[in-house]
Parts: sequence; C-alpha cells; structure tokens
Amino acid sequence: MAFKLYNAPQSTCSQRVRFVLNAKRLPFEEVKLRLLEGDQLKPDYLKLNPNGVVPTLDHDGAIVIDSTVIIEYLDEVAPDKSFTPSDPVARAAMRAQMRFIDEMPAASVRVPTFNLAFLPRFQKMSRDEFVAFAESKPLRKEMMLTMGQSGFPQAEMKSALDRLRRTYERMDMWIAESGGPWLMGKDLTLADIAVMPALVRMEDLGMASQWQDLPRVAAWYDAIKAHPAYRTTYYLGSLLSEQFPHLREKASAVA
Ligand SMILES: N[C@@H](CCC(=O)N[C@@H](CS)C(=O)NCC(=O)O)C(=O)O
Repeated sequence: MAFKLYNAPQSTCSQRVRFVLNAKRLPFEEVKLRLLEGDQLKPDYLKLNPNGVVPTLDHDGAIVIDSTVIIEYLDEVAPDKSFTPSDPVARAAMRAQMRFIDEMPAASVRVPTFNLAFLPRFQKMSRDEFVAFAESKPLRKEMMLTMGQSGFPQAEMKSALDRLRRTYERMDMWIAESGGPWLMGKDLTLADIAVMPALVRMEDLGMASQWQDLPRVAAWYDAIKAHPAYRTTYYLGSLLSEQFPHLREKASAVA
C-alpha cells in the first residue's frame, strides 16, 4: 500500500490525517502545499480536490478527500490499531461526535486563526490581489470576502470563541459520561483525533486558558500530546507560532 498525502504542515485538517497515519505506522509520502501562496488552487491540484483545500490522500491511485472521510477510510483499509469502535451503536456515537466537531470547533477555529495569524499577510496585498485570491477559492470565497483585509469583526470573533468554549464543555461532558480518559472512554477514537488540532491551534494562538477550568479536558489534552504520534505529526513548522513572529505578542494580548 502506497500513500501520498497532499497537505500543509500547519493545516489542522492535515494534522488529523498525519496523526492517524503516524499512529498506525503507515509510511507515506508527504507533498507540502503552500496555502498562502495558493498551491491548493492550481489546476493540477484542483483535478485531485475540486474544493481547493487540503488534505487529499492518494492511495495507490485512489483519491480520497476531506479529512474526516480520509481518517475513516484509513481505519477501514488499515484496521490494525483501529480507532473505530466495533459496536455499531458506539460507532454511530463516534460519528455524531465527529459531525459536531466539524460543525463547531473545526469551523470556528478559522476565525481566530485568520484574524491573528494570516491577516497581516492579506493586508500586504493590494485590494485587487486580495479579491482575486478570495474569488479563486471554490469553498472559502465568501468567508474570505466577509473577513476582508480588516479582519473579522469583534462580534464574529466573540461568537467563534463562544462556539469553541461550548466545544470544550461538550468534551468535558463526553469524558465525564464515558469515564475517560478519552472522549469515548478507555480507547482513543477518531473523534479524539478529529478535535485535537483545534485545541492545539488555540494553544498556539495563546488561548489554552479557555479550558483550564475543565480539568478533564486539560487531562485529555495532556494525554493526546503525550501520544507517540503527536510528535511526528507536529514536526517543526507545524505550529503557526513557528512561522509568524508577530503571533506570540498578539496572541497573549487576546488571551
Ligand atoms: N472539510 C475539509 C476542510 C479542508 C480545509 O478547510 N482545509 C484548509 C486547511 S485546514 C485549507 O486547505 N485551506 C486553504 C484555503 O482555504 O484556501 C476537510 O476536513 O478536509
């Protein structure tokens, strides 16, 4: 089995897939796209992934897109060290958690990410360059134009942080109900892996304090960072603060 992963070091969606590949010890070729340069919008890549986003998995020529779909696919084709419960009811519960995670934290985390990390880059573009860049995005055109070159308004930032807070509270409830240490109990599942990058991103942006009053979530976070796959997934250059020097001061001002 040969895997080629088109991804970006700092992309939260890519980090889910790298974690699963690493945890399963599946060797893979990594193709790194530069998202701010628009590699994901080039015609050859759009043939693989018409959404113009990463990640995309090429498995012996079969193309699989969307990180949630990819991690489920990997668990099916490489079932050793499975991250999916065998009981159908538990499997359905895990998938429901993953839907919640895609709708809530995975979407919300883009707002602080863009405002705190990427905005200075967009502000350097001329208006015409920015609009052309935004309009070339199949999935994120409207989001980019709403953000504009002055960033998402404070109200949008506040509601994104509120949605993230509700995620930490939901995680706390899941861990309490399952007995932990993971979201579904004693076994790490794809749901844990799906939510992990949002919390890593928030810590990277200086906002880990948002879950410090939830000791079960804090312990969960420490545990997933201690997993052997974590270090290989978050190789040097995977954190935004490793790339954007302005980030640390600005993030600590927001926290
Ligand atoms: N639902 C998709 C979302 C993918 C996505 O939004 N990827 C981001 C990085 S995490 C991206 O490629 N952004 C580039 C862009 O918006 O142009 C997935 O989970 O794979």
